[in-house]
Amino acid sequence: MTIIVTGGAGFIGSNFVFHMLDKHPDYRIVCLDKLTYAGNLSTLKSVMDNPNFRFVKADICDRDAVFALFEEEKPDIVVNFAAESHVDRSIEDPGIFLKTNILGTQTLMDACRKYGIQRYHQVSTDEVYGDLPLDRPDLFFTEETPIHTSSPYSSSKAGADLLVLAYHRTFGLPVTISRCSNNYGPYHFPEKLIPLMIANALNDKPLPVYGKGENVRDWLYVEDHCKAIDLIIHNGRVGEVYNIGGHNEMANIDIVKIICKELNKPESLITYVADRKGHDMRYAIDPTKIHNELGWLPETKFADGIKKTIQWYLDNKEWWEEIISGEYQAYYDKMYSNK
Ligand code: NAD
Ligand code: TDX
Repeated sequence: MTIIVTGGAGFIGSNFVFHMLDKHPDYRIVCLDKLTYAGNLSTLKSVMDNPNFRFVKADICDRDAVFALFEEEKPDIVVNFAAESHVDRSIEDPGIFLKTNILGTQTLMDACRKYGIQRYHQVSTDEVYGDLPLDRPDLFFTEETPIHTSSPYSSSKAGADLLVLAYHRTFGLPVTISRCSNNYGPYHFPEKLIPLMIANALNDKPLPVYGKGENVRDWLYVEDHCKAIDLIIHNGRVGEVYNIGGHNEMANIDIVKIICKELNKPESLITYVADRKGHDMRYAIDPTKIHNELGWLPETKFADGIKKTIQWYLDNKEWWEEIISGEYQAYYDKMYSNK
């Protein structure tokens, strides 16, 4: 079994590569990644010498490179994590989101059509459903919830989802889609809420909370997401969408306070800054379908997962310090200096 994992040098993709090499030692895992600012080869250091692993630097929008890799590897399964993934960046510059997230998905699926495939899996997001109000805790996203996006990022992910389902209906491509809630864990790029707050707190820098910090996200430990995708590519029904979420809703401000407490840093570091444009209020996933059909349940409780995550950032300072010392610093200054 050969699996092409795109975006495998990023946060969730790398965790998925580790999971698959560990759980399926007879599989060949080929990682295709452009190594954008969010992709780090150092993340894959521990598997580079694994004979069942291959890394290929390429853009999913590059037809020649993608088709050449398919010709060479004849993959059985493709799992597409490659994407521009940060909402704030999509507000600054939507174009690259449309290109990578939609046209890149098309290129991959065209290669799947040409070379034949057992499964194309699209890693999508709960953000395609838009948001839920804070005063309706009874409401959750199901797979039937209408697509209703807020940001250029979520719109590009929704566009890709529609294209994936169209390739299934029109061309009979054997696809599945997963829509997951917010992940956290090792190798999370420090532009995102949890790693950004950990890094800033450790450096005694202000902790920039957007708006009032009351926005709610449904946090899932990254390993649980990887296990869910493993189940879907093997046992999920073709043409289906599966929501993945941990029933672990938390307001941003509470997350930041937990990080302060765990790191023994004063809450006075918390700084309320200008809100994100179009900021989604609440995400909450109903994971009944994947539980009933595939027996998936989240295994890591937030209280344990956040401790493990913080410990990982303490033990792996060189990984994130290198990132925040480079061109990321210019991004940080641009995004946060006038907030
Ligand atoms: P990330 O930004 O950490 O990693 C993205 C990876 O894709 C990087 O390695 C990058 O180099 C690569 N990439 C970007 N453009 C590429 C291109 N054109 N060609 C090849 N590779 C390219 O993202 P992440 O947080 O790991 O998210 C992975 C996927 O999961 C994305 O599709 C995202 O939409 C989805 N998702 C993320 C979350 C979350 O909480 N992070 C939740 C649900 C869904
Ligand atoms: O500095 C910050 N301050 C802040 O208050 C940052 C970076 C974020 N926030 C808030 C915005 C959100 O309400 O924290 C919340 C989480 O923000 P992000 O980490 O940027 O994640 P989010 O926008 O929820 O999107 C994430 O989950 C769904 C991923 O980045 C997406 O790729 C995924 O699809």
